[in-house]
Amino acid sequence: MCGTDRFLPVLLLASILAVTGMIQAATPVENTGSPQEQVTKPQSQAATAPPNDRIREMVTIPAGKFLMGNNDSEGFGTSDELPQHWVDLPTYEIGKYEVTRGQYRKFMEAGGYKDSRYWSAEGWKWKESDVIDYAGMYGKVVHTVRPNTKEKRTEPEHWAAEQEWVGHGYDHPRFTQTDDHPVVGVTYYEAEAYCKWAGGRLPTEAEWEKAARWDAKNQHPNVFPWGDTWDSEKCNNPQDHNPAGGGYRKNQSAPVGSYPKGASPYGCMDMVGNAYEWVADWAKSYPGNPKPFDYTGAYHFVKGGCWDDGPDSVRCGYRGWYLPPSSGGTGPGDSDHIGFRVAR
Ligand SMILES: [Ca+2]
Ligand SMILES: [Ca+2]
Repeated sequence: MCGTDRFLPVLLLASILAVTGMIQAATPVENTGSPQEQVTKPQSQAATAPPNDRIREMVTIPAGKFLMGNNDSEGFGTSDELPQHWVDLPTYEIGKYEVTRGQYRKFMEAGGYKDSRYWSAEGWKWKESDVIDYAGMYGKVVHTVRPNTKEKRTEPEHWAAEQEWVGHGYDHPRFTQTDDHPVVGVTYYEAEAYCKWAGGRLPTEAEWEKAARWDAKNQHPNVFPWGDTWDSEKCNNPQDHNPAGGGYRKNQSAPVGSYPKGASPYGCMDMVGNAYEWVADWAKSYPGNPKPFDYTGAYHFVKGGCWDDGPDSVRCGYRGWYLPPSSGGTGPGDSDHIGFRVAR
């Protein structure tokens, strides 16, 4: 299960992973409405709008403060999520959906894996290397030599449409990933490169969490996007019965937007469940955390849990950690649950 194992992170990569500076600054846009108003900005109105198939539908999150983190009342929280605190953000846009395989294929077909302009220096170095570093959540680095050292990475893990994901609880169904399923098996570097190609960037953790949980009308941070009470039918997790997500106790991804009743107050879909999502930040504790940590240069956060997780990690405040070259597992073949969405 992703998100259940836990041991102390080791800063093995701190000396070799540099902050790359490839994350673009947010482009300020006009505040388009009251805090509780969901505004979907047509691409044609964005000054720098790329083609629709790269960024697809975006939700504008109006400027303002929101409550981030856990106040220790959610039942499942870890100390990483403490304390709950106010964060003030300018207006930004974030994807209504996780980036799909269809969108990602366009990046591949456009030569995204062959064009260093889209990649951070560290990301390009990783992609061109003969050695791949893997690690699961909180895990130690495992060095894996590419099966064919002349073969550079050209696609995410588990890219083939026909899948049988092993190593997870319950059944391991064969299923077909369509173009509407989220791209998974992507490293931080690949997510970063796609976003740059698409004219956006990865959201910060605060941007992701505000879009996922903030009920501006009631000035309340929902535990889950839809509210404070767990409902297994409102996101793709092992307990839901939605055929799109494989049905009860069948573990697989679902086409994005398959759980509309689980939308966040701002209207974002699949913020919890389905694919985990990379966010831009390095893993670092909030000010006032009882067990402070700072893994800048080592781990990035992933948010929202996945199709294989229960409500311990399928919560808006949950903070999962992965190394940038990880795509969700401890090696090739177990890296099928991290995706991302675009912000700008
Ligand atoms: Ca499911
Ligand atoms: Ca998700």
